[in-house]
Amino acid sequence: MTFDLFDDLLPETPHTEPLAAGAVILRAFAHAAAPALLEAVARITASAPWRHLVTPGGQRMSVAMTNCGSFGWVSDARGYRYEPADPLSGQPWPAMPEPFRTLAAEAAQAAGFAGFAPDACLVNRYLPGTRLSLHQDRDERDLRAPIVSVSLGLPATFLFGGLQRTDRTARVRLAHGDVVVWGGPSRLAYHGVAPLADGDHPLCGHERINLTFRRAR
Ligand code: MD3
Ligand code: FE
Repeated sequence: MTFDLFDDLLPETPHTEPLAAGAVILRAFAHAAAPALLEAVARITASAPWRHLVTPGGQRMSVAMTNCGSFGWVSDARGYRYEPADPLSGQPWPAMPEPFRTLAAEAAQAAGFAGFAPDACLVNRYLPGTRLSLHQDRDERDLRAPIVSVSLGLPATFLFGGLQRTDRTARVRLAHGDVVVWGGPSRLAYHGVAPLADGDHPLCGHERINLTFRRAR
């Protein structure tokens, strides 16, 4: 018998877990960088505040979002797309912070995608109860580029399906510092996040923050 009481408190030993064809989990890859990443998120949200986007179908998303980089992902009654400016301010999105760029490139490299140069980072905020329903990410021009995701704060249950919405979904726990690289045949897989369970994270309190690095154009 083993004791798992401290699973949520102790940092994981960094290691790689294959998830599916083209998808790999880099456990704890961002653990050391996390404080700097969170500081950068605070700067980003000071100029491009959290907002709840509305789907083209008129549903308010429970995830709060913002962006940094040359392009930001937005959704409204006109559809899903990447925009060079924040619709709330009319100003360009905050620049991609150097620690973001470096971490994303190093993670992609470790997963076999050399030369990944993201031009967009969607920043998602989950509070207890927040969920993200099953979807594909397909608003990017070059689907040969992977997406790199970084989980910070409270752990989440990530849902990972197949190329069709009705394919069965696997549940994967993503904790603070975990990075996932989604490329190849997994790039268009359906995925989502189960309602966030409450908790109290030493750096993030009752929040989970997810960074997704993309090549939009
Ligand atoms: C699999 N975010 O921002 S990250 C999203 O935790 C999004 O906030 C979730 O889905 C989150 O679009 C999941 C993991 C992720 C991101 C993009 C993917 C998995 C993916 C793209 C293709 C396949
Ligand atoms: Fe997604």
